[in-house]
Amino acid sequence: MTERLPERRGRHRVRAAVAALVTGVLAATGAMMSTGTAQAQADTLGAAAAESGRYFGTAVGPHLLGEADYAATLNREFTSVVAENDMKWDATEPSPGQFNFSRGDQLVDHARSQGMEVRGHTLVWHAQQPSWVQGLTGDALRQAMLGHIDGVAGHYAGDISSWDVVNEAFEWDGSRRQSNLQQQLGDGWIEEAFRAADAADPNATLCYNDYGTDAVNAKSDAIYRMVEDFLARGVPIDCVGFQSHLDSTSDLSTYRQNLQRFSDLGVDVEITELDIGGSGAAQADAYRQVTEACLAVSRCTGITIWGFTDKYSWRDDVTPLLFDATYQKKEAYHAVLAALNNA
Ligand code: 9MR
Repeated sequence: MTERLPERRGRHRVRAAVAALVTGVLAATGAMMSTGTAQAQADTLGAAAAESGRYFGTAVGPHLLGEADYAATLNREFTSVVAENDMKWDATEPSPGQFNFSRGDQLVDHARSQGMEVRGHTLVWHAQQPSWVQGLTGDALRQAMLGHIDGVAGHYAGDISSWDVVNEAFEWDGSRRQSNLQQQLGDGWIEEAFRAADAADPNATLCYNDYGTDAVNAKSDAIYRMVEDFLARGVPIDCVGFQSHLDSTSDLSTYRQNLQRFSDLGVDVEITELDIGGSGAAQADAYRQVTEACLAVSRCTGITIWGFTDKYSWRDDVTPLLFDATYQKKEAYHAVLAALNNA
């Protein structure tokens, strides 16, 4: 049995260690401070998250970067970006072996010019597969998957902090989703995808990403068991992404506990697609709880919201983001900023 060395991935190990260290130093400093001394309050999400060594990111549509208010808000507030759609299989490999990196490269260039990190989303998913993949069977599908991972993760190697290597492979009851990947390749396909991603980009943090994992439940239990097995067998996995598409009525009573158990298992945790339907104080309170949960878990390295303005949310009917459709800060924004500053 091969044991994975904890220091194997330089960059993210440093980041996680910094987060833990900063948390400790701030706690110690706070304990030593005499009463009444105000600490400096950061006035952007990114700066406030950086106080504890974490990133604060958002999903971005690179085609929107030309809109002045969009770009100004993005550049001011965030220290990490992820392409909402433009690094997915259908966007990056529209025909076999023919890659198109134009939008993804545009986002990476923008991030670099702003000193932002870039999350990669997503190498393998049952949705948004190009049509040429959908009909493949057996080893042809396996070779397509491995070639895709090699092409995309290889192209972006060095640019990506974390990759969502595999997205949404489990059902609510903890069984494997019966996708074409599962049916054609069997249980081993997730492991094969992680090994291929590791070979293509040895320095990125490699994540398994899913939704409905906002509690200790059958789905998060199944993912927990998979990670435990991967770690025991030396399969390269570094992180679990918790999408966190929520509503202000969502039950968050075991949210932190769930992050903590993955952290205790030995992987980083990232909140990868946060949005919370609702408005006003109820929405703000749910955002506060999720932010505080991440801050309480030393291996929670950062939070990404799934867009930042309600103008361009995939759930625009429930106004789930931190800025309204005219880029004004919502109550939820102030709650998140305050939680980050209070860390
Ligand atoms: O936000 C994305 C939306 O613009 C796309 O139409 C949709 C296509 O499936 O994907 C959305 O993003 C999804 C993400 O890639 C994976 N987790 C769920 C997100 C919301 O559906």
